[in-house]
Amino acid sequence: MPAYKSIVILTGAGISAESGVDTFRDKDGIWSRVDYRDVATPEGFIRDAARVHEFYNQRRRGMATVNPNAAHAALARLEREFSGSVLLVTQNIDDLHERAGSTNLIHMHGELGKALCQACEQRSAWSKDMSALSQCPACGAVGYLRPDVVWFGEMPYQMERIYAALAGCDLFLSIGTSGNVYPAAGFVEEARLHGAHTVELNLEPSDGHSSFNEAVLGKATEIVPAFVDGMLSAR
Ligand code: BV8
Repeated sequence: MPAYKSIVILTGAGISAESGVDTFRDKDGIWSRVDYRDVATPEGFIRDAARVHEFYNQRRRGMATVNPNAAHAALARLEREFSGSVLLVTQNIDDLHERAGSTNLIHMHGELGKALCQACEQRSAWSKDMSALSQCPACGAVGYLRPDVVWFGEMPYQMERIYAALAGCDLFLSIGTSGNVYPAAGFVEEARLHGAHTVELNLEPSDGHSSFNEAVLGKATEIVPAFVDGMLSAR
């Protein structure tokens, strides 16, 4: 295995699946039970905020019942032990990567454990249910809180930092994502453009599988630790 210097990793719902967190587009996934336009768009929130709050309240409550798995732990180990740089960009809004020990981490679609106040634009930690009666911990306003997540039609977070990292990496790993949602699904092309070697680690080939140099198929808790072992033993 070549001696890489800079790794960018993109993760999606598949890396949390074996922790018991629902994915979106698998059979009986989240989008098979609810229409994303009703619960993951600004228009849906304007139409029926209570319904959107309940959608995220259920998922936030679920966070208390799940734990990081061996794939999350392997990525945290890679960040600790790899001699070069590792940036982890996740589409997931759960906190399993940080609980596994990853620190150089970007939540490009936001975080379930944060609230965004539409009055003062401050973000605050938020672990309980949220509703139109919730009060902003920063400014005290009532009725202005929304989940701090990126909905369809909204700009994902820290895109400049992500594109700068993609331009400078020599290895791009995509783990547990179906490659359906942009701009995340376009990161592999961006990395290839700048000469990176690109690997997809997934249960099955994603929609973007043909863009990758290499594919490792299987369950994340098996293929990710093995891949990281290979990376670290090749030093
Ligand atoms: C943007 C919110 C522009 C938080 C999510 C019309 C109008 C506006 C935009 C668009 C439009 N048409 C298209 C777009 C672009 C749109 C888009 O891409 N749409 C798609 C559907 C076509 N994108 C956007 O809107 C983005 N914003 O474009 O802004 C802009 C420009 C300028 C100024 C302003 C704005 C915003 C996208 C973010 C949307 N928010 N979530 C939440 O509720 O979670 S997206 C949602 O999908 C989640 O965030 C999720 O992370 C993301 C991707 O899903 P995956 O993580 O890949 O999960 P999935 O279930 O699909 O796949 C799981 C995979 O894991 C599978 O492949 C499976 O095989 C594998 N797997 C399962 N088990 C395992 C496993 N692998 C290994 N081991 C296992 N055990």
